[in-house]
Amino acid sequence: MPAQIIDGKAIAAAIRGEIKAEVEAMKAASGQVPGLATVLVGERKDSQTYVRMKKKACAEVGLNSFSYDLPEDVSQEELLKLVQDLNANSDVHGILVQLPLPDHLDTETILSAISLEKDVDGFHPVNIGRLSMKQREPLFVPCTPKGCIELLDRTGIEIEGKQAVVLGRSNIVGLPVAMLLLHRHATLTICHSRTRDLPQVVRQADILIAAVGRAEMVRGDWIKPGAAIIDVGINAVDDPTNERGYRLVGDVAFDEAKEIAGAITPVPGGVGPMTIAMLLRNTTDGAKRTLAGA
Ligand code: NAP
Ligand code: L37
Repeated sequence: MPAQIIDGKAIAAAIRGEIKAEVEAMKAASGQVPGLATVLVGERKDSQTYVRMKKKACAEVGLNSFSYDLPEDVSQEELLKLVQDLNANSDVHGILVQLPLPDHLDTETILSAISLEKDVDGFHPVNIGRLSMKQREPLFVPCTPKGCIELLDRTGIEIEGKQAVVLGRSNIVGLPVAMLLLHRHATLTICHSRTRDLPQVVRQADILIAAVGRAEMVRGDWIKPGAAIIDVGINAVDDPTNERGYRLVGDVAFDEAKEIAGAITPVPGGVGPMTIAMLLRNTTDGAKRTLAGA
């Protein structure tokens, strides 16, 4: 039986609907609405697209968004000054500095400057540290990893006691999603570029999270029958039949895997829309905490 297709687009739309109702209630009760500041440095096409989609999603659910587009050669001091101004701005409840930053900027210093209470990406070292420890609650969980777990939960896929395999160990996806699975009592394996016999490791997975950035690397015969697959990869491959000249594919060969898996996310329309929904969730939660004086 072919796999259940996990419709990230529909699940994200449902979540945006929930947030919209909360924002309306907040506005009626306090006169305030959550505000997100987006900071984009340089002109990377993919980053521009994602930031544009984030601002559009804010508008759709009634959040304020404030956008700051800085030139590629902005100095570290100027960027830090902007972050400090946003920390002090009470209309701003969340600050998102879109990564990656150009090489001359020190990402760690910039992310550390964001107020913990406004770190809606969850990339501040203190939030990452808390995420990695037992019984320490981060103020915010990174959006893409949180979206992966939400997809499993809303599809009714149990995590506790399952063999989970995460492909990738990056700071923004692989590592935090692995921590979340561990907290949810999965038995965890993390793979990376030095892992030996990847297909054999992947075959153990009841839950597979693929975040490597290699088009269709995971083949159908790597999949354990019935496994749940969350494909985080977003890879552009040439396609002259497409008007853009390319199409997006995941890290998993979808057509092969769907014949064997129990459930699978498509690309596009899987994790991507969830990343944005979780950003709106975090910003709204941050604003609620601030209004409650917590
Ligand atoms: P990244 O920083 O490049 O990390 C890739 C990870 O994959 C690294 O840990 C790397 O291992 C590992 N890897 C690379 N080639 C491998 C191979 N052949 N076998 C096994 N492991 C391999 O990438 P990222 O930022 O985590 O992003 C991963 C993918 O997710 C990309 O396609 C990106 O576009 C996508 N993404 C999607 C969303 C979304 O919302 N859907 C959000 C963020 C990213 P080493 O550590 O050994 O180098
Ligand atoms: N929060 N996310 C946060 N902070 C960052 O610093 N880089 C980064 C980040 N990454 C990010 O925003 N990724 C992302 C990836 C894909 C989508 C959204 C965000 C997405 O919605 N993708 C669509 C397809 C979009 C397209 O056609 O180009 C999808 O359906 O997958």
